This record gives sequence, C-alpha cells and structure tokens, in this order.
Amino acid sequence: PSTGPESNQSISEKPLPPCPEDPPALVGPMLIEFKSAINLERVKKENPDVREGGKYIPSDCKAKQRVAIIIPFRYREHHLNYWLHYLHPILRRQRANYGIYIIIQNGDDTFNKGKLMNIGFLEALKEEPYDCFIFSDIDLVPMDDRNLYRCYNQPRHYITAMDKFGFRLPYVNYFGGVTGLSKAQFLKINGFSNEFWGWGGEDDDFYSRVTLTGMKVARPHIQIGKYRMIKHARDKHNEDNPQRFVKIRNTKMTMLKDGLNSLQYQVINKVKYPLYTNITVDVGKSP
Ligand code: UDH
Repeated sequence: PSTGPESNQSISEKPLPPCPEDPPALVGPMLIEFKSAINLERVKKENPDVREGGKYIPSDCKAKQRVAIIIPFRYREHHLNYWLHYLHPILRRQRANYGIYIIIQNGDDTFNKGKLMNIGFLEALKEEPYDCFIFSDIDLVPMDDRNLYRCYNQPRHYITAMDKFGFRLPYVNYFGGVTGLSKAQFLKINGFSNEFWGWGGEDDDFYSRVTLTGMKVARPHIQIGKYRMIKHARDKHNEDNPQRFVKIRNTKMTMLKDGLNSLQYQVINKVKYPLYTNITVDVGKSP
C-alpha cells in the first residue's frame, strides 16, 4: 500500500470501507445568513482536518470520487469567507474527497469566467487525479447538505431553487451558478467557451454543449436544491456582453474548436492557503 502524502492509512491498518452513498452525518436544511462577521482563523480551527490548499480526505472511509471545486474569482474576498465558512463543514459531512481551487483573473481587464473554469480544470488535474469537477460561483451557498457535491451519470445542476428568483430558477434551461461534470463529461464537451468576455452567456453556451453531445442535465429535488446568494452589485469590468445573444446561437458550430483545445493562458502564481488554493492567471484581453 502507498504511504505517500495522499495515503490516509498506515501499512498496518485495514483498508478503509467505501464511504456510504447516504452519508449519515448530514443534517438536512440549514440556516444560511450573510450578516455575521467571518473569521478565517476560526473557520480553520473548526475544520482542523482540512489540509493545506483546502484539501480534505475522509479518514474513516474511502470516497468513490475525487472532487475538484473550481471557483472563478476577482475582487470578492468578503464572499470567499462566507463560502469557506459554510462549505467546508458541509463537504466534510458529505464525506467528500475534495480540493478547493480559487482561480483569480489577474488585472482589471474584462472578466472571462469560462476561461477561468477551463483553467481550473486543467490546473487541478496537474495536482491530483480528480474524477469530478464542480464549478461554483463564490456567492452561492446550498441550504441543505443532502445536496451532494459529487458527479453523476449526467451533468448536474445543483441548483433547483434560488432565493434571488423567489426560490425558482430564472428559466428552465438555466445551467449556471453551481454545475458538476465528471472528467469524461467535461472533456466530451470541450469544456467552456473561452470567448465570452464580460457578463452573461457562457452558461447558456455550456448548457448547449451538454445537450448537443446527447447528455441531459439533472437536478436535485426542489427541497434539497435550494440556494442562497449573497446580494451584491454588478462588479467592475464585468459589464453585460452584448455579443452573447449571437454567440449562444452558434454553439454547435463553435464548440469543437473553442474550448479546452484552444485555451491559452499563463499561470502567474499559485499559493496554498490552509483553506483553499489560489491560482492567479493571465487570461489575455478581449479582442
Ligand atoms: N466573479 C468574480 N469577480 C467578478 C465577477 C465575477 O469573482 O468581478 C465570479 C464570482 O465567483 C461570481 C461569479 O463570477 O459569483 C458570477 O458573477 P456574477 O456574480 O456577476 O454573476 P451573477 O449572475 O450576477 O450572480 C448578478 C449581478 C447582479 C446585478 C444585478 C443587475 N440587475
């Protein structure tokens, strides 16, 4: 048996049993609020078994999947604190084997969320052989821990109801906010488009990629798939992208040549904090 840094058992110990499909420690609906101040030192103390870089491996069972959580990011430190405060305990209760990757767009040029997601996928895979990728906005927190952050046989939309939309979805084919695909599913669709600069559209393009390749999005039951969003104004340098309406009509033509296979970027730095890994990247400029 391996005794490397990733091994969570010593040679003399018995192999761990598989982690249960329905983790017993789950609590169900939770109270989520964004008023109390968050102290990251305290979050760290409350999650002592989370390792450097925001990685966690259950000690009492072997998780079936390794999950990378990819978060596109810029100027949202305040949201990050809430996200970490709520998500680490939830993910630990779910007995997930996971790592948290905050992918930061360097500089003040127009934001490109799709590119950050693609970069997160590739950079996470350089670290661990992840099986499942969950792409999450920093401002979305699940209200029920039975909403399992793992991958399924179809791409998953973890959100069934959002407080922002009166506990509904804005439209039935909405596939943004928190989505999860296995490595094979993400490769099959060539990842996200790299060509959506500014706000909007990359999530609809992503949905089309899934359906055009014959897959179908699944969601949890409405009681379980509830989310709270931290209220905020539109960020600077992430203005509405007026080209999005034309672009999302052309996914079928563009998806094979625009995505993981055409991605260009540079890593500026990578820092492992106790509760997450930060990767700052240069994504270039909108044409
Ligand atoms: N993000 C950043 N920094 C930015 C822009 C986006 O970190 O400057 C990330 C972050 O993870 C965020 C996600 O990208 O959660 C999605 O961006 P968003 O929050 O702007 O998207 P959303 O649809 O925007 O949540 C709602 C803006 C509300 C404006 C309402 C105007 N009518």
